[in-house]
Amino acid sequence: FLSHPEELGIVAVGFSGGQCKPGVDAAPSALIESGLLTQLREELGYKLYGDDQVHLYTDLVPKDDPPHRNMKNPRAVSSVTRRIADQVYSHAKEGRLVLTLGGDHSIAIGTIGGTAKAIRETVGQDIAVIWVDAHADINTPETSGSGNIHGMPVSFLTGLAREDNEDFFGWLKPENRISVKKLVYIGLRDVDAGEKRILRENGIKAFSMFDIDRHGIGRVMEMALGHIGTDTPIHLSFDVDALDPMWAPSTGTPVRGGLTLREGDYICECVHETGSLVAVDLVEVNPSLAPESDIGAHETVRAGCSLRPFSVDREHTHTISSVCGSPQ
Ligand code: 6HN
Ligand code: MN
Ligand code: MN
Ligand code: MN
Repeated sequence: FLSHPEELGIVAVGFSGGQCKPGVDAAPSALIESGLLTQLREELGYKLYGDDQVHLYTDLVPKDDPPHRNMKNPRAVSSVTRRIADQVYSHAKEGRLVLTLGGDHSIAIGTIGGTAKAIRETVGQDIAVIWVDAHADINTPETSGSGNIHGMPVSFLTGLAREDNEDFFGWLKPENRISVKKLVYIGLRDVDAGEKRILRENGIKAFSMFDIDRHGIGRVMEMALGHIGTDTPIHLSFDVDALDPMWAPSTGTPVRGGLTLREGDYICECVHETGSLVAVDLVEVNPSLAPESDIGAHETVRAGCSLRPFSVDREHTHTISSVCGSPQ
């Protein structure tokens, strides 16, 4: 689906307004400092675009941003995600694979909105989304208990939540939206009651930790990719809290009983192997939340670097840097 699969569009998003804990905005710098982009460039041979700065979007964050329909920081999140949608759209329109480094998960409103539009225009197809997360992030403003927009991106992207006002995601148009039929969850284990109802009523495909324990990650990936169908462009949105806190403790909403690092890598490898990947988000790394001193932050950033759906090497998976190959 990509006219330049060896080109990687980087969008580094230092934004944390979709939730209340500061620090998640520092993740892109931490990931970059620990060598993520260097590895992509030097070991995997990608040509990188837009990797020269971490965007803070301070010009888009209003001083006064009172709640609207129970949403916290609604104007900031709406205008920042709108800008991200433009950035991701421009890369995708050029036929590049797009990698967005968050930031909290609200930014997926922009990344997926941008990919969906660009792929419709260039390939004429609807994208599928694989959402890897402990959480479903499909609350509507009305079902959300926290008011944090990082728990709502999927409801806006699927059109289950709507607003006409451009200040509150009204800029999302049909071409930015995705179908609930082309959405698959992996890793769920902390889903709110209202979200469970939304998943059930809309027949959304979800593989929880229960399913992974029962069938194994190999079978789950077969079923997940089978649901999407071959020849469908894939946007992978990876929340680092899908991993067990043992591997990724430095994240805003950790939940025990999660994926092993190896299962997380395997998901990325399987998605890469389809050859249908068009965009990736890596979100919710928060280097300032480090339960046991700075080991937690370091390990979480390291785990984030390991989750690279850009290469598969079945023979050498014992170190981070050996999970490499070249762009397809
Ligand atoms: N995330 N369901 C909870 C809420 O506040 O709506 C948690 C959301 C977590 C969001 O981890 O991206
Ligand atoms: Mn090219
Ligand atoms: Mn999430
Ligand atoms: Mn999550």
